[in-house]
Amino acid sequence: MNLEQTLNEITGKMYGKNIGACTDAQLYNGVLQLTKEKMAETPAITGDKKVYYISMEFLIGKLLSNNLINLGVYEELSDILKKNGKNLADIEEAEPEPSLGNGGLGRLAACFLDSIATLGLPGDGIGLNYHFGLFKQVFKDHLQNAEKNDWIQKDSWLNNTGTKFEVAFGDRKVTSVLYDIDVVGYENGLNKLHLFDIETVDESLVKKGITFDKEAIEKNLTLFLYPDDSDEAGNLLRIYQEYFMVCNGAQLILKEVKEKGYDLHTLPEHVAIQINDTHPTMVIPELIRILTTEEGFTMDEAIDVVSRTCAYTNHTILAEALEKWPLAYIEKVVPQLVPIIKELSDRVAKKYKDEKVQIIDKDKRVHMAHIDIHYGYSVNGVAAIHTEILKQSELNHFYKIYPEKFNNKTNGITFRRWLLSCNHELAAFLTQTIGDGYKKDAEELQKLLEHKDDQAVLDAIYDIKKTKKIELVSYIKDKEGVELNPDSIFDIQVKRLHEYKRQQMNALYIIHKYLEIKGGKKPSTPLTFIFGAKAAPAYVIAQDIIHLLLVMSDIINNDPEVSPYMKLVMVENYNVSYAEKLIPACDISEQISLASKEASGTGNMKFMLNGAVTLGTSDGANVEIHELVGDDNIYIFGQDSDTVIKHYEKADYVSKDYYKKSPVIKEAVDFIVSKEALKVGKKENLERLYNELLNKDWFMTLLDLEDYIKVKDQAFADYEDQQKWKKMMLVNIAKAGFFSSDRTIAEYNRDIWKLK
Ligand code: TH1
Repeated sequence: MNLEQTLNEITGKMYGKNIGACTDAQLYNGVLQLTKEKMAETPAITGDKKVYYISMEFLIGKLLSNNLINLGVYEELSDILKKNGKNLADIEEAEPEPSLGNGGLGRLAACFLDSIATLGLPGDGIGLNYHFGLFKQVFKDHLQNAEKNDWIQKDSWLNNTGTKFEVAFGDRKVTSVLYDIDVVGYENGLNKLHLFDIETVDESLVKKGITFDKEAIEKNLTLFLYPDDSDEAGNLLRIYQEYFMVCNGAQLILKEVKEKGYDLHTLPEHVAIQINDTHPTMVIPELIRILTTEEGFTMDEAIDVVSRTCAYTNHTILAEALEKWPLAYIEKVVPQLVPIIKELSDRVAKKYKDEKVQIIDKDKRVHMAHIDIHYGYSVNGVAAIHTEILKQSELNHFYKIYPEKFNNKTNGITFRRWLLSCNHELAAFLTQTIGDGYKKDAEELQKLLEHKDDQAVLDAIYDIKKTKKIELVSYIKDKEGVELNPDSIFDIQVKRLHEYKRQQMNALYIIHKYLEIKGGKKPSTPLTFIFGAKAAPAYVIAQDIIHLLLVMSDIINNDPEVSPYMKLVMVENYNVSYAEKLIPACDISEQISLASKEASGTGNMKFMLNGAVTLGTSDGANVEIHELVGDDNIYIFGQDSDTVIKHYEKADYVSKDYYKKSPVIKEAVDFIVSKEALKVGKKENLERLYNELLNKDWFMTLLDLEDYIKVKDQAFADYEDQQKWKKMMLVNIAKAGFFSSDRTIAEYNRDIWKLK
């Protein structure tokens, strides 16, 4: 049977209709089933060593389009649907988006699974099946509201495996259920994403918005993903979730090893466990606990075996994001782990006197990262500069003890989703121009450099960008009700809302531009500023920054004197699907974190790959982008990380000095509490933000504001020179190959996992 017959048969059975008679939602379910059948036929990737990527977050996004591409049937199916009067893009819209991650860390895990399978490496993900994932963002009265994201439908990518494990929280025993999602590699075999759920979960516990009874662990454990990005969780539920994941994960791993007939003493020869940030750290004491209490290992043996199996990735140096759980909390949730953690801590204390490397500190708090570093065999950062900062400052005390454990793995992104799937036009044009070798070997994108002076190629890249801008304009009109001009410059900042990412600095630029236009100075090409960002509900200043952006968009877009020259839109509920629409349409990619604070960033790579030019600080992977494209194809501004780190050491940054010194800064900051802003916005929020910027500004917004304005104005001026801009676009695309997650994963495998 061919694909069309199979699909007709499926829709016939499901709805008694053929393809042409189905609604898009029905067809989505039909194509879902068809795809799942195809995946079930795909051979599993096997080998005698396997990696388990364990993570509290897998921000997988919608899966249909990607799975079809990886199975090699996207074009065929698209044609079949067209023949039947249907459109694959409309059908994709019917798929709900799972939001099983906060941002970059979770999306990275999803890109990695794609690349692990694509490279034919045996490797599974282990995580949790959150029923409502991260909250859904809704704007009301210029403020963010949080609602639940009900993504699990009757038919979904989840397969109930029937596997159950028991998890003990002290005497309180619960049962898990394991759901698997198939992960198909690009023209390669199959791995799994294992998502654990609690059997007694009760969705009806959720009352208004995202509020629920925090005590009812049996019912609430897998309802929500903790909504903090780079922020300390600060409650027991998060520890319950973490332990639930690692306890299930450890049981699954040991079960698979035993089923393959391997002796558990040889665990490091058959298993690598990659710990994604500190959230899954308890897998180390948990494995040691199981091996010593159930498998007859001595403590020495168990520690040795586990330490040679586990590897740790650090994703941030933000102090507030480094997990330090009070031992009393762990005692309350998993008393059985406490003796193991104490044993691990005692061994360290005996060997090293340095206070900074202890596992349990004077205040009886457990430093999760310290467990990973002492009892894991690899510690990696996620971009060159980040790993250097870990080695030279943040983790220097550990680097001195274990220099051999430290290594860098610069992040990457899967080109299947971030090029082939989100930008069919560009992918097709690249294939036509340089062949399709780049799909398997991303470095081949460099062949595009041979066309640097080829006018037809330059024009085509520019035209594709225009096409994607027009598409985005219509999508935004539909979703947000704002009319954008596709002939304007699209300047985009999309990422979680955090002060260190400095959306507030971008907002101050926009205020500055607004005032300039009001004063009669009009930009030659109109400007469109687009933001997308969720803020942790408990993060007050982040909410205030969203408020300012929504207030400014109201003011700007409704001012007939200004709106022909500039528009501002903050899109609602920014997520992976929205990213796939925004990124291909972007001209200028805003990567403006305070230097030293953004470990890597991965949005920066996605924008570059789609022909946007980066406006950024020397931070995270921006540094490597800069090195690759050269000074002429990127806009770098602001103080470097050494300078910033010195300011912190000396505590000598005073934001008010910058405010007083510069009339431009003063004017922009003052506008936040101007009559005009207060007429639209809320006094409490705007005044709080104003005071924060003037009296604290922990992430040094005003430090870089003047340079930011200067360099951003230069970028806008350069855009006028179309020829120059087209070449910059081309170089960015051509040099993006390094950021394929296939490269990243090949490096993880070469240096850390060592799978065949
Ligand atoms: C992010 C980093 O901020 C970002 O720079 C990096 O590109 C990304 O991870 C992938 O490496 C992080 N996300 C989180 C989320 C939590 C805690 C710490 C980090 S660091 C919950």
